[in-house]
Amino acid sequence: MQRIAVCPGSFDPITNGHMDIIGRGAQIFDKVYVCILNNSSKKSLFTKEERIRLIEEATKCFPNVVVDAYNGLLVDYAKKVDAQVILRGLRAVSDFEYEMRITSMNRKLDEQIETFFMMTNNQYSFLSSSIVKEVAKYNGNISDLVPPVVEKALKEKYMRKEQ
Ligand code: COD
Repeated sequence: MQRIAVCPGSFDPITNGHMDIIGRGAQIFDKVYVCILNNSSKKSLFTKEERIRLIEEATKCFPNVVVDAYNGLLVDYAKKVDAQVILRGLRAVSDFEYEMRITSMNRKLDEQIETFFMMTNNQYSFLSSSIVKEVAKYNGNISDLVPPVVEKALKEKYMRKEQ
């Protein structure tokens, strides 16, 4: 049986913290679907198509990673691609309560689904898409926080907004 995981998120945009979880997940699972879903409490800077392109470019070094997007429940997407596992990253205690809530809800919606948590690499424990956007907006250096393709896209995005 193939071990298939879904790594879900907003990925607005993908950061080196996400990359760390995806890369480590790709070594454990036979296939990892990185799927963009809607988080109703977040307003995104990049369109879904832009985020797909950035993730595809950043993860092309992982042959068993597939990038996708889905409008609906995460558990329904997991069923659609035959995934047994939801893969999530944990940065700090502050992530824990939120992750516990969504894990419990996902299990209530589908009791077969298992959630795997990976602790972030220490160097990314402070890193989030929001922090990266904030720093990029004011022209700070983000080169070691995001893949090069994302750095370029953020620069272009904020340059266009200034015009
Ligand atoms: N280090 C390690 N992990 C990290 C880091 C980092 N620096 N930064 C982020 N991560 C992890 C996060 O903890 C998370 O596990 C993953 O990467 C993605 O993070 P985000 O912020 O891009 O994604 P979220 O948290 O906004 O994703 C939420 C979902 C979109 C998955 C959720 O809202 C969802 O499932 N929506 C679909 C509707 C649904 O099914 N709802 C029911 C569940 S409540």
